[in-house]
Amino acid sequence: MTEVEKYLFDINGYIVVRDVLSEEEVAKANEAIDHHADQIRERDLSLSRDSTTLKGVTGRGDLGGLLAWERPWRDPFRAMIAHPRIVPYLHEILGPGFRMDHNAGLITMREGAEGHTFHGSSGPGFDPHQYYLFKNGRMHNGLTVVSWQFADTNEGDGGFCLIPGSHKGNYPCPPEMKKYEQHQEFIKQITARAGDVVIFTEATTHGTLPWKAKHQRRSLLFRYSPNCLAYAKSYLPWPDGMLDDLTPEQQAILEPPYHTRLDRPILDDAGRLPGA
Ligand SMILES: O=C(O)CCC(=O)C(=O)O
Repeated sequence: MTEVEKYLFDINGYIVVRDVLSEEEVAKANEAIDHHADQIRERDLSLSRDSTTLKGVTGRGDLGGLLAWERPWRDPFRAMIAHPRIVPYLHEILGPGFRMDHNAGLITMREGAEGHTFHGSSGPGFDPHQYYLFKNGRMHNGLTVVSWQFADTNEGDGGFCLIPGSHKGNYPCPPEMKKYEQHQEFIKQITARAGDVVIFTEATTHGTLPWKAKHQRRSLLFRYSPNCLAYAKSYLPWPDGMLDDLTPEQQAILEPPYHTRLDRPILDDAGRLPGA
């Protein structure tokens, strides 16, 4: 993570890493999703709650279990668990020994899909699992999201959005802002191309705008925590098939929470286990 990238993450609470996946890798991921498209579960209209500006005519789609799919379908997603382009960012943001906290989940949105009211953990209280702190010359984050993009999101399409800088907020976010009904000029819709990766701290107030594009939105969210911290209990135990045939590096990321001092396997910046 360059000094400029650290600066941008520190002031904004997120960063977009461009062109992590090649066109061919994006195509393979999409092919695997298409093969399981009948398992996409479309929600009721509930995520926009009583917002007048986030409502839609159809619910958000969710698809889980990708990491345990039969081969070759799971392979593109398993390669994302400890991806060499992303590991250095997670080392800086979460520290060595970071771990996968939630099972990976795909978000899909078709034209007319509703948005999601904004949420995030900064202010007014301190959330010991989802936080952003700066101390002793470096940042410290709790739960952090790595969102892989398999479709383009252009200006005006909708989808993921956030309030830049809100990870440092101290006062509660006004309810009308969480509903995207006021102060919209401070809310940023994040544009990205298929193959890009958006990384953000859950401390940042974020949500989803209704999807306006003709094509389907596809974002796969991995959530990571520091080495000895857990938010979710997904690892108790990981579902059947999740641990089969993992590389030692992927296995290291799926370790339960415990201290790095206790022989925790730690990847280097290239995403490898020394000696493996
Ligand atoms: O639309 C997005 O990517 C944000 C999703 C989100 O924040 C959530 O599911 O909690």
